[in-house]
Amino acid sequence: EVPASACPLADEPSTIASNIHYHAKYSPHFSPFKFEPEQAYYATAESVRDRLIQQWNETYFHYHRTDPKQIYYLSMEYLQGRALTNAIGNLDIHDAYGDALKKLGHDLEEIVEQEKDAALGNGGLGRLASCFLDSMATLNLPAWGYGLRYRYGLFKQRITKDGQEESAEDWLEKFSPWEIVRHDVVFPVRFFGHVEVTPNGSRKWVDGEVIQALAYDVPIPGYKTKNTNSLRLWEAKASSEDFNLFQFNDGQYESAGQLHFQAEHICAVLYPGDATESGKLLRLKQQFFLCSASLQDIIFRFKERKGGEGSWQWADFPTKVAVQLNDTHPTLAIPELMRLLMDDEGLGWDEAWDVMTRTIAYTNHTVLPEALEKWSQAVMWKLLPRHMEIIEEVDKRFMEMVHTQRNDLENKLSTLRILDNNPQKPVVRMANLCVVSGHTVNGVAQLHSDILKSELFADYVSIWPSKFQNKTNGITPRRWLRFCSPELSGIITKWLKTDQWVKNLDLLVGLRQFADNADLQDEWASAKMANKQRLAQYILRVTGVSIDPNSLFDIQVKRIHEYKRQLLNILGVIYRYKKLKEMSPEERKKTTSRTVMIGGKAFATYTNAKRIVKLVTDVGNVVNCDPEVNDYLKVIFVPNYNVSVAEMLIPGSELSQHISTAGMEASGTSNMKFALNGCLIIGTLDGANVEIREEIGELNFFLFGATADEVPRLRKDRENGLFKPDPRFEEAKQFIRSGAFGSYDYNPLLDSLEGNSGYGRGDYFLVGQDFPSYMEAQARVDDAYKDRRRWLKMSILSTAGSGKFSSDRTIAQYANEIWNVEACCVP
Ligand code: DL6
Repeated sequence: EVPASACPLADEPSTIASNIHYHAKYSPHFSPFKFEPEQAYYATAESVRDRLIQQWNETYFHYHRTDPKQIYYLSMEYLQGRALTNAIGNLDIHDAYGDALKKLGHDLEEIVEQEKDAALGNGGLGRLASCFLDSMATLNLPAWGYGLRYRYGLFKQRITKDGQEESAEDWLEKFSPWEIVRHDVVFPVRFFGHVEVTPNGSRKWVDGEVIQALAYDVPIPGYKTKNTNSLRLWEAKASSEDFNLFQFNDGQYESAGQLHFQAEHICAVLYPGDATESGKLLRLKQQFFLCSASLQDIIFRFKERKGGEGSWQWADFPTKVAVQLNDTHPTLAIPELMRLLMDDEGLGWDEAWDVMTRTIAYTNHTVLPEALEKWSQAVMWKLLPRHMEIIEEVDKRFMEMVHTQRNDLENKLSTLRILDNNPQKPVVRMANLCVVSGHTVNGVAQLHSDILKSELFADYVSIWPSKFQNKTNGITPRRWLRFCSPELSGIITKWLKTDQWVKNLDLLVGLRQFADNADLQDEWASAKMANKQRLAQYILRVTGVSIDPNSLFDIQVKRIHEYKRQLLNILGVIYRYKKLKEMSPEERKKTTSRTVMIGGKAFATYTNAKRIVKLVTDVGNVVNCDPEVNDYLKVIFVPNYNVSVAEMLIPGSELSQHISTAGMEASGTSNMKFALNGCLIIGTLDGANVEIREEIGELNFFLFGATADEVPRLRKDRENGLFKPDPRFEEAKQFIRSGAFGSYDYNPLLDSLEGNSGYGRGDYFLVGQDFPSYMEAQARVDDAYKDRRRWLKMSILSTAGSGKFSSDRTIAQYANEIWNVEACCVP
């Protein structure tokens, strides 16, 4: 038996083993007589946490002493995934922990699998926030993330005979060893109530209900650095004073704990349904809860670092604080900061506006009209009366500015204003509030930023040309290559003769000179094959379908949405299946065998997205059981796609599909992860695909489809009856309608591809338009895959050209060009 030791910090496996053993023995969570994988995971995580806390404390004190300008990233979403591999990788103790666990009779790989994903986000926007946290810590930037500690994050997806079924995913079922509850960090957050005028004429928001925001800190280690930042997640609580003991003892249990229930709802669920009025109110409450608690905390820290009452000037606040709004969800930070400065701190409007606008910047992540938030003015007046007064004032002052300085824009004011006073449905336009109030607005890929400037925000650009920037997204090379594909990483390090690429991804370009080298190609192929075999085992385990690692692994994983066009993918598969059926056995043998994997979650109320999930599974059920064809084609719906599943899929991928209607995907980030892992892309000129293609070379990218500037004309042509569908497209749809994939009624889904116009009808997403060029690009893929050396060369060039897409580069640009923040390295 290894003796238990509380000392966590030595790097020898035997000391680590005794520390793990110590946690297993003294942890109150489990019986000390059991040391099965689950207990071993928790004990290992607690042992790693000891180290994180040490670094995290040192980081906090260093920032406190040095008082640098600090970044605060406000996001309603973080898709952290699992933490253990990432933590021991960043702390550079992976092998030592592996050896320690071996001494204790466990395998690190198996222990890692015990951890539940922290899925406090929905898709790319949340995962981007998590990549940014990793990069900010790695670059030694003083930065904190702020978010909500949802009890139930993104739902768990099960595939049944009826399609997708959602259930609550309880990531906190046992407990999370990665968070530290901060009973010393609590702020009151008010809702409802009314505004009073005080004797000195200032305004004060009073009454209503007050909920407490309690902080939970998740330490975020940087890669091979001491800097360990915080992700501070707020939980809602009512205080004991809000519990009516008298009512409770009188049997009135519900009313006794009324506020406790209200509080519990706030952080219960990520994106609660908003079809009802109460659902909308709850979402708005969540947003405000995040903004208010975070800003109170930020102001508290600003004052604390300044050394107490009277020792700061508010004009200095923006020299110490940079707040980044991750999309419009935290827009309420704008009026809340104004309120705190004016009503609590006594600043006048102009002074408060100057401080606020120099502090806050906004990132736009979408041009989809349905995703641009608009809140009912009535709901806002009810929940946040003081904030509505402030928003009205911002709106009024903006109009005055246009009247006096830009009367050429008068006729555009109805769309430029923050308030849309349409009597049918008066709303607040959150993006407009962000643009008018923030000092900088950025898009997330060059094409997207250009579209923001030329279309969505064009008139604002004419007012404030220097406010608009581009910051092309990025991904952390640690999680998305170094840790998820150790074999390929080892080969890269060997050929580059350095592992510095993990921190400086531009070094990958050094692989280009070896792209034709047969030795590298063979090593590359064997690493990819190992990853494909691991993936095949996983697919067998979760779906029961056996797939051939020698077939081309073709993957599309992302949220299911019509603009992302999983429907185009599956229609292409259906056409391929039909043609394979029509071929002779000899002809089939000449084709490229493929395993097509599609995964992603459809929002619970998004009917067409759910129909697409059902179609993919139905096609899989037919194709995979068809003995004539299933050596040449398999179709898998990968259930419950999340960060850990992505870490399994991406290293094993060879082709990935990023096939959105041009102009609709702001950036995409999985395209970067796939390309980094040597996976070739079939894609449209959309989002970051454009830049990926530029970096890795157009010969290494299977391009198809209409361009963003052609899309409006193509939609118009269609309205005018000028669209002629490709016969292959008609054949594929007809095959589904014939019942080839079962009796489910796919007509409503297919009907969305017919007709001439309208969002959700008339093939708004141009699936039919792009189908022929998509099929031609797929034919080029099949040909390229037959030439093994050519494919391997393209794969190496993909990785070699991915340097730009490190989130370290993105964050360095934010730091220099938006936040004006410098590194503050913990010695
Ligand atoms: O910027 C991160 C990510 C982009 O890569 C995706 O292209 C974009 O769709 C996503 N945006 C959102 C916002 N809402 N919607 N849709 O998730 O942001």
